Amino acid sequence: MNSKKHRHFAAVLLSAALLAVNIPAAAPPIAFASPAAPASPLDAHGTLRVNGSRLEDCHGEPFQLRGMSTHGIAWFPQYITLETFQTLRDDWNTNCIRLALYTDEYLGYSNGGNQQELKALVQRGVDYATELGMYAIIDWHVLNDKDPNVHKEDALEFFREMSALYKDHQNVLYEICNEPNSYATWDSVKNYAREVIPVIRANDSDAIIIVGTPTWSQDIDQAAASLLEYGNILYALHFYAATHGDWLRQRLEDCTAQGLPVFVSEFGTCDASGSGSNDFSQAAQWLRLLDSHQISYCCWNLANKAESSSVISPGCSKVAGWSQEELSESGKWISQYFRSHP
Ligand code: IDC
Repeated sequence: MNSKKHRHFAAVLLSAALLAVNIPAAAPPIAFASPAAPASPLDAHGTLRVNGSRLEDCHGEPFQLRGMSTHGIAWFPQYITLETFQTLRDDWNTNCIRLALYTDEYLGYSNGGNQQELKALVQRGVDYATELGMYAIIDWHVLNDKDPNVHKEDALEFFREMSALYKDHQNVLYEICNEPNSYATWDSVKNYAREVIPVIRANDSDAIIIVGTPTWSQDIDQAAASLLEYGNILYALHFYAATHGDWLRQRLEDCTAQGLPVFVSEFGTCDASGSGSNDFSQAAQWLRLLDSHQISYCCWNLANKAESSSVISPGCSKVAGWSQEELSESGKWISQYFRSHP
């Protein structure tokens, strides 16, 4: 049993002992008779781990994380609120939130962004997720930088600090490079991962770490052919429904059959530009496939930008409690998909 589970069981035993000692036998069972709030995702599933190709919860059952990804938190900080995440948990039926921290885009962490403010924003996001018993993914959103080694020193410092803060959290996952692309090879990503993973694991020995793959996180076959030598790793596959079809689904099926643990940490219902028209029929094929394999996924993006991948209507400035009319076409579709899940 790992140390987090130890602490959890110790707390359960302690509260049982206190109840046994302090409650007189004749005490009216009022507190126990009132309807209990439904267990939060974290209460119900606890510490996660990767076993073979599966993500499992603390009971050893296959477990799927399903939720939204923020847009870049430097650009859309208004959606980092408790009410926002509560809407996503209770109304949209999701159990995780991905906090996207761009590295090299304008005002990104390593390109002019206020690093203290950005870290504080990430921490607020994790705090709200924790309060709601949701899982949180801290996403180092490599994109313009192409090769994650470009800002490796910043990444090492950032993840050292985050993992020290969250070493006792069961609900925090670390995504160390969103989408290596262009000239970034799998060997190069592996070299980066071999530096960042030990830094995180020095603080949080059983942390789950998501690693992006080359070609905007499409080349999971390269990862399957040459795995990282650590446990509790998930390899990222990203798709945009109007761009990526059967061929990439086939790759996913092949890699899963080989035992590769995959996390679809980002997908869009539109094309890879983040805009253009949605292809809901392809999106449904994708999500059905992911559900059938219990593969986790996060949808891009939680913002009201005038682009089809943003789930909130451009004209709507509400940050929580949206009606269907206040959502974009992709927002209407994905919120219904999330709700329809058992
Ligand atoms: C896009 C945003 C867009 C922003 C751009 C910045 O939707 O508003 O201006 O990034 O470069 C990805 C990336 C994700 C992209 C998204 C759509 O992970 O950051 O967001 N996309 O292009 N991979 C494939 C598509």
